[in-house]
Amino acid sequence: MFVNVSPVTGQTFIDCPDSVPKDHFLLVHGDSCFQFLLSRLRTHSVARSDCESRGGTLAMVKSADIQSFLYRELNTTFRSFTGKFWIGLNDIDKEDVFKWEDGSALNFTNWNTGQGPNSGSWSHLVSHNENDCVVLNMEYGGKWSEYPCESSMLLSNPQVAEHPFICQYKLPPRVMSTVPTSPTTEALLTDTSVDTGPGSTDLSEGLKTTVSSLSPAPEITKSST
Ligand SMILES: [Ca+2]
Repeated sequence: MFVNVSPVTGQTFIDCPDSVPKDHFLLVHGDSCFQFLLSRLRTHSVARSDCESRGGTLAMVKSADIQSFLYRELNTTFRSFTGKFWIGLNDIDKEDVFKWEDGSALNFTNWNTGQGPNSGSWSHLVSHNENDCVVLNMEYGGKWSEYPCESSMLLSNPQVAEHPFICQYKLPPRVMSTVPTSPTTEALLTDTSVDTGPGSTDLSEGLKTTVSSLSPAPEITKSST
């Protein structure tokens, strides 16, 4: 199903950052825009840079809700694209310590069997194994698998480490929601002003008296020349 309205904020993909192309590969979910770059096969670092060039990151699957959303879209809207999709998770900095692109630790995980921290029998012996980056693997029901970040002749399991990927962008805050507060602010300022005309209410008269007694020369900024 094509979802382009966030049930959280009511925003559509049109509200996504200007830097992101507004096409049917761009979907809104929660407080984020997700861009499905499904026909571009890239290594992890190139995919990550591509997302960053538009102000985003590789998709951070921080909740079961986001996992379900991505799986659903890849399994329905984009079902013609299959395989493994880079997400914004890796243990490049420290073996077996997986972090999201924004540096946050994992709370929700969706590892495939035999994947994730301490899954390799040799992992305690090496500073890094070949698999420091993570894909959402549609060949295994959307479970996560560790894969080599970059293509290399040295890979024991020879394969080109280029996969499609999903970028994530924060939805900008809604501009409309700030507008209604303006008249209230204006009214408050008017009520407390010492220049309020004769039509003032009793309350503002009281405020006038208070302000007048505190600052007897309200025009001081104008008369200071
Ligand atoms: Ca690793």
